[in-house]
Amino acid sequence: MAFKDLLERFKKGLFKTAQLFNVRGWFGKKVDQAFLDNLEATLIKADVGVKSTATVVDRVREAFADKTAGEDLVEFVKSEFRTLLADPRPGTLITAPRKPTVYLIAGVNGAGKTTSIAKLAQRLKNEGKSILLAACDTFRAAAADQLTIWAERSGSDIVKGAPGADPASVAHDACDRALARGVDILIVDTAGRLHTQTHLMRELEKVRNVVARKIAGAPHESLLVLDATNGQNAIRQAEVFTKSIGCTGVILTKLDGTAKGGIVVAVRQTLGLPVKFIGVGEGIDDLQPFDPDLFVEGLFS
Ligand SMILES: Nc1nc2c(ncn2[C@@H]2O[C@H](COP(=O)(O)OP(=O)(O)OP(=O)(O)O)[C@@H](O)[C@H]2O)c(=O)[nH]1
Ligand SMILES: [Mg+2]
Repeated sequence: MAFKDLLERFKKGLFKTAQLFNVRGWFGKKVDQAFLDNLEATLIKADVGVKSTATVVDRVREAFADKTAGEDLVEFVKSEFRTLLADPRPGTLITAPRKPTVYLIAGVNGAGKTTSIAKLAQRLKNEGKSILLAACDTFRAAAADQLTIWAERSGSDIVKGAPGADPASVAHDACDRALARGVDILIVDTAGRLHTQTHLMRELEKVRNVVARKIAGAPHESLLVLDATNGQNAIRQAEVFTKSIGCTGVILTKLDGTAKGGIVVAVRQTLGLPVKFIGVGEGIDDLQPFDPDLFVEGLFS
């Protein structure tokens, strides 16, 4: 996708947060205490997080106190955000040295796991990779059907179990098939669970352990899917999932539906986890590799 199209997509996906920031409204205002208080309230509302908000506001105070806000202030705040989001390899997933590469996908109910897997499978397929999906959500009867439809659309293979089957046994079979067929990438879908449901968290750990036993170095990425509309609540979910399965990155969905786009900063700063992909809509193309520069442009457009 051309840079301009990508920027448009980020802008569209971040529209609500950009509207909250409303940088045009800053222009011509004096950077006094009232201005700084307002900036602070806005950043908190966008779920940037308390610590990062304080950092940005302090830096703005130091550099612009009693000056008039203009383009240079906007550029300054943008560069502060870029610093907070710095990532040496933004928007990239690890590829294992030997096939298959395994991505384990986890998250609470309705976060967007299955649709994100569909979008990711399509994207990897377009890159010429062969994909196998493991439907380890045996908890909800319709879950495997949902994933089957997506698998057919992207031309991916799928392994599923009987409803109510042990998710770990489905993972086991999927690993066998991925190895036997020399598949490039195995993506494991899991049942949504509340981070407070201990037995379900154990089940997820079991899936992870089976995959780790069957395939060297797997899962190569354990991606936590977080719904951006949950704001700071998503941070608490992430803490529990990270303890349980050791997340390597985050897929942040539904940014298009919220003004809490600042949560990307909180994920990076509070959890130390990179945001790998962001969901900016329901279309198959609406999962974008996270790009800090495009993100910041979209946020302050
Ligand atoms: N607007 C918008 N909707 C999204 C996005 N990602 C997912 N959704 C929607 O969120 C809803 C739930 O998505 P699923 O993929 O089924 O979520 P899940 O995590 O697999 O849910 P469970 O399997 O029930 O735990 C669907 O209606 C998706 O279309 C996004 O980036 N933007
Ligand atoms: Mg699902």
